[in-house]
Amino acid sequence: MAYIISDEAKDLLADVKKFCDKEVRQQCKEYDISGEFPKEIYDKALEIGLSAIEVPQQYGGLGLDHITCAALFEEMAKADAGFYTTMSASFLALTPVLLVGTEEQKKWACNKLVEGGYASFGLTEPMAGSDASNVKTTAVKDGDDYILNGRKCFITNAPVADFYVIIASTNKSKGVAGLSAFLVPKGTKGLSTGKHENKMGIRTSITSDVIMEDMRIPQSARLGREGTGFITAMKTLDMSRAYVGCGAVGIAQRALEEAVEYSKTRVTFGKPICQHEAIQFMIADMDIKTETARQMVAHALTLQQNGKPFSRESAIAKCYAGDIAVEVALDAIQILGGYGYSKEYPVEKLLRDAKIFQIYEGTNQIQRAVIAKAAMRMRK
Ligand code: COS
Repeated sequence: MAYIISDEAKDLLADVKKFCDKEVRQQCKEYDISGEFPKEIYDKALEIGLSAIEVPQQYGGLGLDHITCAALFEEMAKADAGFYTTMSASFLALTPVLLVGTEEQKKWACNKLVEGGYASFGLTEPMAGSDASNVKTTAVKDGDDYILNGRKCFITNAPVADFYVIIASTNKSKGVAGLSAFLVPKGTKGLSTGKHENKMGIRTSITSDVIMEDMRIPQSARLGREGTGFITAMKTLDMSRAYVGCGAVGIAQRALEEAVEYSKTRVTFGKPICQHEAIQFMIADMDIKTETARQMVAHALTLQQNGKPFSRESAIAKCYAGDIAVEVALDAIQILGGYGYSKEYPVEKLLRDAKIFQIYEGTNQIQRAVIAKAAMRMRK
């Protein structure tokens, strides 16, 4: 099964699949080894407009609905999860701008992506990962400006971003209620990025620190009111988590397909292993998990699309999809046996790529905390 999308969206999906098959899948395998950022692949992706799929039409983007975007992101993740991560991280950064930005900020940021740019969401810090409100970066008022000092870490797209959304404290004494969000263009004096992280998986995405040293920005760069930064960040993550789920579904689907293909050709005890019940049951469970995760993603995004509450469902989709992506990738390795453990075959990469989906955009422990809180609020 797949997401239910319009005929027009199916044509677009077929084009994206063709692009991913021709330009991403094999090429990213090489870049996974070198750990280099595959600029030439991204240049082509930006050229065909993949950085504009979620940008609203009134700001020059394609303004695709959530389910269509999910179908496209799944296809990207199937080809390479680092590729998916790079493309979706820009929309993560655009989300707070669309949520609370002024018309001018929205136009400016959307235009950057429509023109073929990247963006970064800067919330995480060395001491503010799961404990996101423990942000140490400060933004101190100085006349009509703010001066920012601090360091963000594990920031996707940081070295290539055209703009950054930075969460900083404008009032330490107020704690969570003293955090504010800022829209920072690349090239701002005092802004720099750290070294490219040498990651276990999603190696075709680029990740680094963002360092702010006496970085002066005008008051007009603030997103929303002072003190609303944490809630804006939380709302942003609520919206993005189902999309993280669909990246995980892409990995699981690829692992399933690789395992099925192999099982048809590998012969043991006189027949292909796909004819052994032990393998069939594994394949069935891999499919059940992948499809269930996909439908959770679709459900959370449908609620979001229709203006219904979706925080719990988004957390469930992200958490479940991240967990099953690891399980399904492990099962694919098991079905391929010794070959599955070899770098000659694609499934060991799928496991390395899948692991981050239990960690980024809120660990699955944090998702469970969000889900438990929501469950405890439920009425009989
Ligand atoms: N939407 C709107 N408001 C929210 C919210 C949400 N999803 N989650 C929390 N808030 C509000 C709360 O209502 C509260 O406001 P009031 O003080 O007015 O009641 C405020 O934010 C603080 O909430 P809370 O006390 O629950 O915050 P915590 O510090 O306990 O943190 C978690 C809550 C753990 C959910 C949060 O820190 C989190 O999501 N951590 C993971 C961060 C993450 O995903 N990082 C990934 C990197 S970014 S790619």
